[in-house]
Amino acid sequence: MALVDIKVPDIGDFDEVAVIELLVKPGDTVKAEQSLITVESDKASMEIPSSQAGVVKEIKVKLGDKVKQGSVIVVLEAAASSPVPASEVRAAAAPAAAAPTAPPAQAFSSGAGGSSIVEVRVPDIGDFKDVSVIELLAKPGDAIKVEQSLITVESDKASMEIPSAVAGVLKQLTIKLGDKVNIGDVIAIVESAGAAHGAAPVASPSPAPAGEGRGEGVVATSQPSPPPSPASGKGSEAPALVQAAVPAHQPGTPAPGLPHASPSVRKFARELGVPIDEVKGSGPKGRITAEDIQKFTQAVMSGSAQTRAQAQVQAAKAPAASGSGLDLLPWPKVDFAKFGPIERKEMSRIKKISGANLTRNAIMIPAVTNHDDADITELEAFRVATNKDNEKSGIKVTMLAFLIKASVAALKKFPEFNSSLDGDALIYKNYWHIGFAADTPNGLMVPVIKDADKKGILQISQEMSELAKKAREGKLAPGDMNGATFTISSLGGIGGRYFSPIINAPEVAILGVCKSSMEPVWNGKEFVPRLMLPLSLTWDHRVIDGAAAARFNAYLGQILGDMRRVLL
Ligand code: CAO
Repeated sequence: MALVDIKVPDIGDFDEVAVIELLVKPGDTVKAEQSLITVESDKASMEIPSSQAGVVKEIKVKLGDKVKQGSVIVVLEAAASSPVPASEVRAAAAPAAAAPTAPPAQAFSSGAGGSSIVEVRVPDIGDFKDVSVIELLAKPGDAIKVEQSLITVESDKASMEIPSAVAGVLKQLTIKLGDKVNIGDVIAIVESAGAAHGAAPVASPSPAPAGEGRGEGVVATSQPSPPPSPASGKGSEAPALVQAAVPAHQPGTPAPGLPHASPSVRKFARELGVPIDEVKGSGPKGRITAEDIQKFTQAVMSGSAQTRAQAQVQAAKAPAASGSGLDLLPWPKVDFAKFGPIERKEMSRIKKISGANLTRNAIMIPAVTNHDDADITELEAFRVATNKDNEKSGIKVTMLAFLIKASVAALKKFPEFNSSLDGDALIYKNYWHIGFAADTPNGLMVPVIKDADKKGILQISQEMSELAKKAREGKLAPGDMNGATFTISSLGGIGGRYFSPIINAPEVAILGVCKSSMEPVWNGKEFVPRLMLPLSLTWDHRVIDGAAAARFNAYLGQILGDMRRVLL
């Protein structure tokens, strides 16, 4: 079987066009007239069809290549029943430069200034009759450039932009949306700048094959010849009407969902980087208009819409949030009643909400916990004395109030502990709102002491006791629980040595505190009894390193060892 070079046919006045789609791949069996690639200039997109059946042996171009008439695009092993020589194949595939047949447009001299009134007519659009005007691309008064499309017409097989072959000012559109037009119909009156050319600039294109088998999505674009040269006086060169198709489908797949838009709209979309297949068309039959592209861009820019690519990036960045990417085993399902009596109780609303948050935070944050001890012997003595002095005030000072104040000092010294992640950046907060975990009958709640840096121990103690009371009574307002920059979870009143608290996202660290106890501490000469407070600092390893965490704990220990340091 013969190998046939399928070449880019005569595509009218296009010089070099870019390959924007490969519609077949090696090994594919193609029919005669089946499109092989799509090429596009700034004016039109065209499918280059194979004019005979066969098997694709090799694709000689790749996406982005520039091709022109005569460039080999595909090597085809011709089917036995298609003994057409390659040269004939190419000719059959590309009759785009055939003789013009459209009636010449009339040009009338205006007399003054050498301008002329030019009638723009529907060129030879091949076998299409009574095509509908579906888009008006210019309006009276518009300055028109050479080759600028004036209207789009559409049949059931193709849509075509009808361009003006002269520059000037559009005086009138002689048709309206929905009108049916045929070859030779006047569609516009243009006052052409400069000398009249006598014969009409709008000449007839010759149609390329109608693209059987593609049906929907096929777009043909009128490609006018260069404007007539005043020197030559010629004004009736034929603009080539070439077969074009909307791109963006996978090779070898049918194209039912192709974006329905004219080449100029698709070019506009490409310039803005808009994925046109994601734009919803508002025109007739869902056609995508330039306004649709603009609206889509505005929606994406304002954040009210997302492109598919953006959504994918976001999903990849937050696999746990989207539920994807974890690939976990299913939760074990056990019939507990088989092993003994059971009772099922619905969890409280707070537990359900905090459970979901804790799960996300535990899974998504690469958390590490550093444990340390702080010597609070003197501080505890001071606290007890303060409470004695303040007995009458009714304000009870607990160790947690000192911990909040000491933590603020450490957060100021190590600001990344008071930050939050924002994509690849860190938000450093210049305020110090400290949350504290409160155990309530309904579950864990985290009220927040706002601006703890500006408050004294007594005020913090008082606020804490009020907030803890509200928490236990289920009376916390949302404003009591938001804005924390760091959290402390104290189990000191209960017991235990150390634990690993879970970070309260979007914070990046949390301090766990357990019950202080008297311990023998070596002072360099002897063991002395000291009141030691166990500290457990959990931190987000994306933001904080182990050395910083160790320094933070050490500094916190120093402050708690001598609170006068807070004043420094
Ligand atoms: N070491 C030794 N004793 C401590 C202590 C510590 N680190 N912290 C508190 N205490 C003592 C207090 O001095 C107090 O003793 P007195 O009654 O003799 O004065 C007693 O323990 C009770 O204190 P408290 O718990 O009422 O007060 P607080 O300020 O320490 O804590 C609050 C307040 C709301 C944080 C606490 O009641 C609470 O709910 N803690 C639980 C937090 C929690 O559940 N964390 C776990 C989160 S992870 O699931």
